[in-house]
Amino acid sequence: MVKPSDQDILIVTDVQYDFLPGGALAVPQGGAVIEPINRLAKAFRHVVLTQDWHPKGHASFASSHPDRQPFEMIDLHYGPQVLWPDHCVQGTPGAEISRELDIPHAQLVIRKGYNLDIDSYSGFKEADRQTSTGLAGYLKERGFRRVFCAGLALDFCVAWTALDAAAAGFETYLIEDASRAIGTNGSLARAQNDLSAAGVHIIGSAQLRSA
Ligand code: VGL
Ligand code: ZN
Repeated sequence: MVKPSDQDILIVTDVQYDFLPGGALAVPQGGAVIEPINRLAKAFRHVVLTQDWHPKGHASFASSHPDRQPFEMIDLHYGPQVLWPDHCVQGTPGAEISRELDIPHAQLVIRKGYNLDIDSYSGFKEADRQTSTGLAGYLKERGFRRVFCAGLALDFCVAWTALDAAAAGFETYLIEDASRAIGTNGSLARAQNDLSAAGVHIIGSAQLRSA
């Protein structure tokens, strides 16, 4: 059993219409995260949301590269990149955070992926592994010690956020039943390996006791 305290923060990743059923990059069973996240969020005094937020013509979109299809790999200036369907374009309905999330006490929305030529799965650091969103500094300045991660998608933005939280020195938990994976080219197995190598605790929401 883990009991959230004042030094714990829940990071809810990318629960946006484009990742939900009917969205441009719908995560299989993505809608199933909403109920557990709403339940969990009530146990946390402190919650941060992330929002995938790309400009039109973003480098991670297959449509930005001639003769490329979604889910293919490409080499960008910082390394290999999965190409995606256009999604979470700034200001569009698909980029909005689901109105079914019931977390009025969320304290910060951190947007990411807004640089035209760099993707950002992680809420902490962009895919070039250099550019920071400022989130680690924010969490440290506020005195948090443990980070709990949930949302979409487990094998990309949730995993990378959890890995970067651990790398930044936070004790990090990923709440598996409050997350769902995209699953492309072995991405889920790879994420699970990376998470366990980094010492991220994988737990179920039943292991979190409400305050
Ligand atoms: C995500 C692919 C592209 C995610 C965002 O939220 O996991 N995945 N952009
Ligand atoms: Zn994206």
